Amino acid sequence: MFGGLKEKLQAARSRLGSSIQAAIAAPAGGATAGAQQEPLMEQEKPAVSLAPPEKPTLVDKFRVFIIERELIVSEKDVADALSELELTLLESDVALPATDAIIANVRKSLVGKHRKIGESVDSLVVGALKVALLDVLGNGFNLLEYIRSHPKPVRILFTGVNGTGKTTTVAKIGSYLKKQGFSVVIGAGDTYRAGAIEQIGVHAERIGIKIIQHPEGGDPSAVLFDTVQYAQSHKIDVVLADTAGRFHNKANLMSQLEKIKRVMKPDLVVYVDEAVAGNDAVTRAFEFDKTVGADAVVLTKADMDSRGGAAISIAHTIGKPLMFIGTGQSYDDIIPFEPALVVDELLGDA
Ligand SMILES: Nc1nc2c(ncn2[C@@H]2O[C@H](COP(=O)(O)OP(=O)(O)OP(=O)(O)O)[C@@H](O)[C@H]2O)c(=O)[nH]1
Ligand SMILES: [Mg+2]
Repeated sequence: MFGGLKEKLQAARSRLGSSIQAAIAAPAGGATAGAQQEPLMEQEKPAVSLAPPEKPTLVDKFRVFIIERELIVSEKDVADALSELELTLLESDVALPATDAIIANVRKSLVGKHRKIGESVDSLVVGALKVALLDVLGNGFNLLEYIRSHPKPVRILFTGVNGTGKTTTVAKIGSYLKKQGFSVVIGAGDTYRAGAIEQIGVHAERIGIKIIQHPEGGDPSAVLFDTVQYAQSHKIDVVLADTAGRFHNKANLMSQLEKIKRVMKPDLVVYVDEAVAGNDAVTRAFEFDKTVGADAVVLTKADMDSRGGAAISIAHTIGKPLMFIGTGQSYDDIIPFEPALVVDELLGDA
């Protein structure tokens, strides 16, 4: 997952580290250590240790310098490396607002005085990247906690464009919630596409979850209304409502979604799109949120996405949390989105 982005971020980490070190090694230029501005007393150590290890590995190469006193990094020291990072993020399909936010945050962390005694330049850089990435990734969304703390049945409506993985996601989340001890009912709200009712029916049977369905061509609001009623009368914890794929600019289909919302009164509207769609997924999520609203996002097919741009940008761009990532075609191939874990994964051995 996101292998290409991981590689690129590690290269950026190395590049930023070596830029700062190069500036330290040439104090006439940019980064300086406080003590180097005055002659050193005999017993004073230099502000940074400049001696490279015996045989530096690629990683050691940019971990050499340990901040022992005060390090001052100037804008100029990191300007080129930050421009490269910016390009890398944009090439990885990270949306422009998210890219801008990351670059501004890294710059803010790095430029200026650093007084962390014993910190390596690399950990300074990793710290800056971590803070910046966590800031755009937001907090995620803990569905289990949400369900525990809300009146039952919790009603969740899944929306999105065609073929992105809504139905599969409904089944995966149903299976996940069942394993966590919640009772679940699925509403077959895609009455439009031929075969859609059978498709969700097969999933429901495989995972052992009750499904409510009406004949093809019926009103999806009616099916989902019945599903909520079933959940209420059977004391079911969660209603998962599948819907037909649609584009935000199809007014009739969007007003159908409005009607579904009025009738089933969802607690959560979840927008589903595919990570592989990159910036398109972010734009579509934005449009859906504007038109019918979205409380959280699921990105599917992350297993097929090496760029990672949508996952990095979507929460920041639309201001709604990323809840799950789909990582394959089996029921267990879904993971709650936990920003801290994703950042650790992206930055490697950080
Ligand atoms: N590799 C991979 N494939 C996925 C994932 N999620 C869904 N798929 C596949 O994507 C295809 C479409 O999935 P559906 O769940 O039918 O998508 P949908 O959004 O319900 O499609 P419509 O109802 O036609 O709008 C299927 O072949 C799924 O197996 C995922 O996380 N990874
Ligand atoms: Mg579907």
